[in-house]
Amino acid sequence: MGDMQTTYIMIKPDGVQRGLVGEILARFENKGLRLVGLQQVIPSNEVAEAHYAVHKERPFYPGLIKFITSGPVIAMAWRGVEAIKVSRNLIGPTNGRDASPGTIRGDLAMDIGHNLIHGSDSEDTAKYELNLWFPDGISDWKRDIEDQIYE
Ligand code: IDP
Ligand code: MG
Repeated sequence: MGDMQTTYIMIKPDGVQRGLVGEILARFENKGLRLVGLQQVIPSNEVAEAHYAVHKERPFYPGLIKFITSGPVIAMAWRGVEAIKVSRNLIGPTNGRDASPGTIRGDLAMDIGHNLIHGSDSEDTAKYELNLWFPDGISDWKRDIEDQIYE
């Protein structure tokens, strides 16, 4: 079995505005990932800029910061075996118009910028993003049905 991981997942302002929080949450819950952190927050410029620091030089960066700070987001931590890859697969490629049906972006998004959701892309970024959005840490819990999810 692969590594047990925790990944940072965030429903962006378009997902909250469109009333898709429940729909998106259910994709992760139904898959078998375990919710270990959840908070609604309007991101500060400081946190948004730190989150997207790798994109600082890109032409879309100013618009991206403006978008992500425009309203509430749902900051989440999901835990599971290979949770980072599993979540990226649930989410789909960046551009909603290119994403396959069955993925969150493929089913629900029409744009590259307004693409509903963020997911960490590596163990290092997951660690960085979880620290950034959950500075007080994350408390784990034991799921009673864990042995129904994993053999
Ligand atoms: P990802 O979210 O699929 O990992 P990244 O390439 O890491 O995609 O880009 C981060 C975010 O920046 C995207 O989710 C999207 O919101 C935004 N973005 C990326 N490329 C573009 C673009 O060409 N135009 C507008 N926004 C973009
Ligand atoms: Mg990315």
